[in-house]
Amino acid sequence: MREPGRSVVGGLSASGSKPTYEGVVAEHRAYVGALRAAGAQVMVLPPLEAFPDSVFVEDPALVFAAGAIRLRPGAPSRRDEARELAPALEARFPRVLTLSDGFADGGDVLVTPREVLIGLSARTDAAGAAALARLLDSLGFAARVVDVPAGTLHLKTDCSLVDEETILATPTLAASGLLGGYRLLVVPDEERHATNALRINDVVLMRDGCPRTRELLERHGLAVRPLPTDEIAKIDAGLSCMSLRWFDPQLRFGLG
Ligand code: CIR
Repeated sequence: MREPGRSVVGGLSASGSKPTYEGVVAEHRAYVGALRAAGAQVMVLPPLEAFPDSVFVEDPALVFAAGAIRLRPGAPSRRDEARELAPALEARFPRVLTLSDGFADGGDVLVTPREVLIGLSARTDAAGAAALARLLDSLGFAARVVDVPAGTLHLKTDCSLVDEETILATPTLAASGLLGGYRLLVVPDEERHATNALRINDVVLMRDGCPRTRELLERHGLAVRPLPTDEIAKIDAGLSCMSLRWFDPQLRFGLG
């Protein structure tokens, strides 16, 4: 994770809304606490004032225990975030690959046990998706490129993996047929902003104030932890955006 800087109030926003710095800090703290409570080991990097959106570390990189990939964020103001993240990646991963063609944001990448979905969006283009698919192949992952619904920032704005075969999805993405073969939990349209959820070990972190989505997840047998996200939502972010997650068997079993 990365601490928000004071510049976060000027983060990219389709609506032009501005969060307060204090509000983002409070949501960030609650999220760190929820990750730790769920059993994650959390490392928080210092803020980068020159990059208002750098708190959203999910976008400039993709990480797996076997290696990390430095991406090329599609928004010009975010492009150099990947370079800023490089030392932290190099210190933690056995290999760090670099996307060298096109553009791709981590928010457009959904990793499932059977494949890695790469969404084409205003931030991820065909050249970036193809180059990323090649890098994923070298790490042993099969990629599939899909279209992100028009008007949606990222693929994961509209979907989240909540167990090995189940995806929480917006009605639009569910109807697209792109997620055929997965069990789908379809979020009611009026709560579509709750679709970006985050499964960590035995708990799903989700946006608070969305009772129908909560019920949908709980009926599916999942434990839910609602978190405040009103401030980060003003700059188009959800819960997955504020962290990069990986499962490190060596850490888990104390062999490292
Ligand atoms: C942006 O527009 O890039 C940020 N304001 C929000 C990024 C959200 N990231 C994500 O969904 N992975």
